Amino acid sequence: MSAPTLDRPDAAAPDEAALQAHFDATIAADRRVEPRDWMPEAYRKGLVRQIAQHAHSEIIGMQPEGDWLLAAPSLRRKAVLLAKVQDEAGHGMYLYSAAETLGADRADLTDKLIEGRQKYSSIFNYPTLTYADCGVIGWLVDGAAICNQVPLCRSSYGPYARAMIRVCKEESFHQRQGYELLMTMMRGTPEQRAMVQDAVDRWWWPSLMMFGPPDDDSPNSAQSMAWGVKRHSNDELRQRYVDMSVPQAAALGVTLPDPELALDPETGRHRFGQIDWAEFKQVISGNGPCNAERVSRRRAARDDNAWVTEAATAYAAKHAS
Ligand code: FAQ
Repeated sequence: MSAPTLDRPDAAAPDEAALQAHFDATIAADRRVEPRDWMPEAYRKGLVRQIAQHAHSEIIGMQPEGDWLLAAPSLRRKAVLLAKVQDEAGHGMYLYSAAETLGADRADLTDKLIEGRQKYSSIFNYPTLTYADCGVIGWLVDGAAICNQVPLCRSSYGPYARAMIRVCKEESFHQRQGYELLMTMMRGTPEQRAMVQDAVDRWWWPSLMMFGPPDDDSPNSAQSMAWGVKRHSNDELRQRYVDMSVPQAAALGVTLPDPELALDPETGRHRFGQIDWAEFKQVISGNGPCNAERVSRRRAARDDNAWVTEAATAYAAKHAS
């Protein structure tokens, strides 16, 4: 039986129960839901929520490393960093496009971000104090992003899953450039090695928070996983990330700042210390070290560049007529 769709007015109008049954069967068979398909309103809203917060994270996420573009230590480092920061802008654009397929309006989503009605990743509310922070963002933050986003390539919503494939390929380059920068610094002077260790000490715990609250305090996880939007729980992915990062830290020659971090011989997984969830809640409520600055820059970019949008809109309208 072909799928009932909203763009086939000639087809006998299926009732809500039939549409819901078709949607449920699509999810149960692990097939993709596409923009033309009927979907429950809660599924659409949940996707817009996650995709928008993901898009906002990519755009706000340009700022911490962007702060170093004018102070990169060499032309090569500057070219690499510039390419990476531009990629993040591209990721934001793919994601806003995916949200538009669900009926969301890009300008409206940006307004919601600026007004604090939608979130962006907690990680981007910490400052980049030295150039080693750029390497650590590549290694740990892009590493966490890959760990979280590779399963999203199999997300049930087609446009989101397809956007993730390209995003993950680019994030792999980002992670490698960060790790390579840190390897270079670790082969350098004692001061450079100390800079790397200091950056790792500051970014490790916030990186673990990127995976979201613990499973028993994650209001969206159960439904999101039942719909196949998320494929793994927050704690599962966090554990995978810790297991992946420990040998990378050893190869680099840095210590992860957690005295409780230890391999559990029975499970083969690493035990780790308690995450400061009070800090996480503060950061996602707008009270992290850099929240105000990040949002005020985004507001300034929207307002100062409004004339570009107006000019492009007028030009497009003129061409269309
Ligand atoms: N920060 O019920 P859950 C990157 C919110 S991209 C802020 O567990 P869910 C690339 C959550 O939204 C990084 N808020 O939610 C890059 C919800 O609030 P809401 C972004 C967080 O959706 C690298 C509430 O807490 N990646 O790094 C955070 O099931 C370098 C309850 O949470 C993505 O967005 C957090 N860490 O699971 C760029 C990946 N965690 O919306 C530049 C896609 C949770 O109800 C440089 N997203 N919240 O008001 C996801 O996989 C999921 O949305 C989770 C959260 C796992 C983030």
